[in-house]
Amino acid sequence: MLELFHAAPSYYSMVARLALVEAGVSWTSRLLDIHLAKQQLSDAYRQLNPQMTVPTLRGPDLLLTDSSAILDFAAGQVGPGWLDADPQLAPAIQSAVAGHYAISIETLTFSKLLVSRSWMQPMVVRVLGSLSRSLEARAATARDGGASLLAKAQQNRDRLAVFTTVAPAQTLVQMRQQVSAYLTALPPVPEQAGLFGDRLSRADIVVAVLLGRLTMAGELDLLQRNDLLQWWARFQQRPTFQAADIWTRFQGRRFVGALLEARQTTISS
Ligand SMILES: N[C@@H](CCC(=O)N[C@@H](CS)C(=O)NCC(=O)O)C(=O)O
Repeated sequence: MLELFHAAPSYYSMVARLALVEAGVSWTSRLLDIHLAKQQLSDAYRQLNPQMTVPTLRGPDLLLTDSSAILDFAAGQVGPGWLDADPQLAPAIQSAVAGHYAISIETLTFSKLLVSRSWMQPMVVRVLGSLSRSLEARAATARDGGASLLAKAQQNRDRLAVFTTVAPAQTLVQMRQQVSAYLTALPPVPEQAGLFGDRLSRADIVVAVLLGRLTMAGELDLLQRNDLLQWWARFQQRPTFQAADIWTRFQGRRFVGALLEARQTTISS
């Protein structure tokens, strides 16, 4: 049985969940609290995933520590059932997937949050600063030399720099331009199940999660294409969309419930 380490509201966890559900792959859910308890930073999880991010998919002979690797794994499981297997369409699908991964979803989400709730800025600065310092302190005494902890500390310092060196409103403008350009460049969508034809592909998975996040952030206006809007309406009707728990709005109760459930998660080696 496969174990999926993930967080309920996490964007890349949603990519993994939707890919696996659509591919008909079942897994045991291992929820992590990446927000308050920060279980992703624990030594046990660090052994599993040195980037200390969710999702991670683990099986008897499998360890995938990135959503794109899980997406590729799902496509491999489905084989000809997804259009990725069609050599004619594969390059365009790959380009749609790569374009999606070039967008920093975190920068989009955070710049939007800081523009609409500017009072959060000092708190974000404090939290990221103290997180980096505590990761560096742990690295200093880590038995393995702590390279992954130092890399994570640097990642948090880089995050901090994004939101302190450039005004969040300016960052948001740039992010909107990038997302609009991405959506505009996607090929025309047929009136079929998938973005590229009668079946799904990896592109359907990432675009669905992206549009879910744009909806949640109040940014769906960036999508100015009827063909894609219609596909999005159809996609949300799929039972898999519910099953994969794709968030299109922030759900406070579910957020707290998932944090509580995560307390029960133990990470065995
Ligand atoms: N490239 C990774 C990115 C994963 C990622 O950034 N996950 C976020 C949640 S959506 C995370 O774990 N954040 C916690 C942290 O960085 O400490 C992937 O595609 O899986």
